[in-house]
Amino acid sequence: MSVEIDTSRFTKTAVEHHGDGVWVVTLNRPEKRNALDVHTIEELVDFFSTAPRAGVKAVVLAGAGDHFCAGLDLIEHHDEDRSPADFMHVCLRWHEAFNKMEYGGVPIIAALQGAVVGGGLELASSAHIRVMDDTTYFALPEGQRGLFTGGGATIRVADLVGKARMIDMMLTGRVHQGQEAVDIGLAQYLETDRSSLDKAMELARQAAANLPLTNFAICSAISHMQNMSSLDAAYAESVVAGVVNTQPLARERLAAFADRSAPRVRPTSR
Ligand code: 1HE
Repeated sequence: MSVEIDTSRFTKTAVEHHGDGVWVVTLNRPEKRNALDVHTIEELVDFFSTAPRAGVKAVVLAGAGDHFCAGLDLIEHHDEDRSPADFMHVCLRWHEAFNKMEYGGVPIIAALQGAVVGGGLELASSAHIRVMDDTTYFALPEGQRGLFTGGGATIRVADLVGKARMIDMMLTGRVHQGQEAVDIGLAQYLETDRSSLDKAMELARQAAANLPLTNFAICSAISHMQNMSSLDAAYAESVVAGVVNTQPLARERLAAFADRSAPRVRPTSR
């Protein structure tokens, strides 16, 4: 069932294997601040559709240059002069890519610097962990551009920061950065003395050391269960736990705990 990832077919993104199943996908149009054109979205659909069947254990999603992503390619959108149906189909392809990310079962860590705005924030919010640095800032400038979000922000950004903050960001163009961005849920990590990419690589390697089936459940089942009633989610959780918690490789890890060779959970040093 395993498939190969042909890295040569990616041109708007750089796709590289960094060993041990950790891959880095880099938006690679820094001269356009990694704005998301139709072709880039298709490459994300391609990679994230293939990754779960290609032995990918974790992905770092990065952006080349000083900015992670400037959102929708406004120049392409202007030049195409799209009809409502055209743009609906554009949005559906974004959803195809971003749903493959959120529900695909492969941990995705977003390494964020500079602007993470508009569709760039929609992309980042489809990752499972977001890491920022001192330069990172978040905004939804759609309101000022006469636009509306179309890549899932009403679901994922509202989920991260709450409805009221998302509406504020869109109505006023409010920018969130620094510790405040972590505090309100836009990112889980803020790096001040190294790059967000270095930290994201470290986190990806940690996640890749988990059992693949366990990671599949973490990076798929939790999102699905959020969409269910509590009653159905509890049932689905039992079924997932039935499969994951009885996998043979988990038995090995439990045996290591029992014979005291497995590390214990300790507080991190401050
Ligand atoms: C772009 C884009 C873009 C830059 N589409 N080409 N997103 C926005 O409203 C954000 C728009 N971009 C910016 O506010 C700024 O460009 C940045 C803060 C990201 C970076 O500023 P800066 O000074 O480093 O770069 P720049 O000079 O503004 O742009 C450099 C080049 O990138 C320039 O091209 P050039 O050929 O003139 O050199 C820009 O045109 C190009 N560029 N951003 C196309 N977004 C599914 S619905 C989602 C709806 C949205 O995402 S709306 C939010 C859109």
